[in-house]
Amino acid sequence: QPADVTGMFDAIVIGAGMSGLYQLIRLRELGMRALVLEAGTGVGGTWYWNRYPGCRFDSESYSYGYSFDKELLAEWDWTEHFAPQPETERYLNRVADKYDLRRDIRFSSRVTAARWDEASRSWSVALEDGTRFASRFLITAIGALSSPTMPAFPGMDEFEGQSFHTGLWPKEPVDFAGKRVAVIGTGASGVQTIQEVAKTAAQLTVFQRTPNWCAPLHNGTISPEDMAEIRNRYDEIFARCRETFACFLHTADPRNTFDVTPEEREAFLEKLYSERGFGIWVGNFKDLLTNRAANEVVSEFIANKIRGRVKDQRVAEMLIPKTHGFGTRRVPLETRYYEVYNQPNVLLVDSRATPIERITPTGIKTSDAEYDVDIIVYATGFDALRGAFDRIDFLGAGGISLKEKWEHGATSLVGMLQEGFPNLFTLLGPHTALGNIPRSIEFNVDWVTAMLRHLQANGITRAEPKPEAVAAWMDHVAEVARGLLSMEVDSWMTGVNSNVAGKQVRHVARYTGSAPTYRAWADDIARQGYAGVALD
Ligand code: NA7
Repeated sequence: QPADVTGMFDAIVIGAGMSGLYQLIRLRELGMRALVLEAGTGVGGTWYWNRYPGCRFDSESYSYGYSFDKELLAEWDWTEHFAPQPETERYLNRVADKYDLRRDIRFSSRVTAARWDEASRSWSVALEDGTRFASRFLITAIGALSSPTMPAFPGMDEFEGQSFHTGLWPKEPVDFAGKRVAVIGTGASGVQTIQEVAKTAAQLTVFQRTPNWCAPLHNGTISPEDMAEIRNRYDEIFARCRETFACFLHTADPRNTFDVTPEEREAFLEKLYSERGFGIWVGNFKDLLTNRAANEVVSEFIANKIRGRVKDQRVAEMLIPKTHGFGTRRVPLETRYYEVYNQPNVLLVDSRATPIERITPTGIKTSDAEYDVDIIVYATGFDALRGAFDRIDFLGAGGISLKEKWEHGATSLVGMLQEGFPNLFTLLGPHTALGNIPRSIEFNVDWVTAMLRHLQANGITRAEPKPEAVAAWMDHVAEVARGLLSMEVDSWMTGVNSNVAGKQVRHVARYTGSAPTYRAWADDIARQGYAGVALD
């Protein structure tokens, strides 16, 4: 715990995940007195809370770690191409140790409210227990997928077995061996959980409402020799991430789907399906997400893979998405996920045809059956993008509430600045570039740091984006989303969040342009001396 937590800080950061840790390092370089408030008892954010079995990266480990310090890159060895959660949590603890970050982090400190005070030009930040801190600048590092959502089935409290949300997993290991387990939800978290739990559970029942298009991860271990070779290529790896659409190592092929012969197309898709990582999604033909006929061809290719991997063709058809095309929602990457359904101990239940009606003391009752289970895993996702903001009562200039302001969809200037909320910086806020997230985090933290340096140097104590700059940015956000097949689909990316009451308004919930375009916009604002921001 920081020795002195009272009084005025230059900056308060909410969250000690990947964004918050890096932001703290940069704030110290500015000579600022900074305090990080973290709800958990340790660092890591996403990699602290998501401890569910099988949780791991879908981005290549060496493209995911921090890039800002060559010494850190030289010291850390990744052991798998897609590191499992314990390894990433260890990595982030190592970062906290290396830069001695914990002395400025207050753990077990959940922020519930933040209020702007015009007279003192500062933020007053309140914790759950009523403790308050004040700072000139407030920086949210609260994540984009960090507010877990539970379904609202009657009887959930009466369940006598164990139940867990994937994003709030306990630190003590959960033993599935010989147990009857239910998993509700088949997004990226559900898929990772299912393939792991199926290894030891006596019986696994999967409640699937909407199937997703999953593709092979092709994970593997990294030998010391491989790691040495990767280390030599770090400059090249991060340069590559800087130029690709979503900061992954993979980026769209320059060809359109129908530019090539059917044989060439088949060979290309086979190659992508056999390669590591997100290539099949983000390295596919460039019209995959804009041309319906192209999307249908690729979807049919993946559907045939599922038919080939799942023995019971009735089950295979249940696993093939019918309401959205390949890649128009987040593609979960998997390791023998489809083969799980060939196991005699695994049952797939269609929760759309036979919805879950209630949780009973001994299990799950659907419209046509009862399933007795010992453990229920809720892999039901997050109140994405805005959820973590909505849990904090932000009151800006003149008492304006952020929740109310964003009622019909969030607005921002490059996702990081909010009109009506002076001196507030929202790292990974709505409409920042996401993709391979740490790459966006490093950019956003550096951008915020540069702006803070500018404010410091010029004695500016109040910064708030101008309405016309926000409007121009939001026009751009809408423009780049036009014509995308993914905008027609229900998902957290389009704001149609089935689990969150009152949040089913279709809108451009996230930035869909390229990361380089995003960075060019943000850099341009800085280059113009923050012309789009009212500085005083
Ligand atoms: P997701 O992708 O939002 O998946 C949540 C899953 O839970 C999805 O299959 C939902 O079905 C299902 N769900 C949610 N509520 C219910 C109810 N009430 N009944 C049945 N099924 C339900 O979350 P994840 O945690 O897997 O992944 C989130 C992101 O984290 C992911 O994109 C990665 O980038 C990392 P639905 O599709 O709504 O029918």
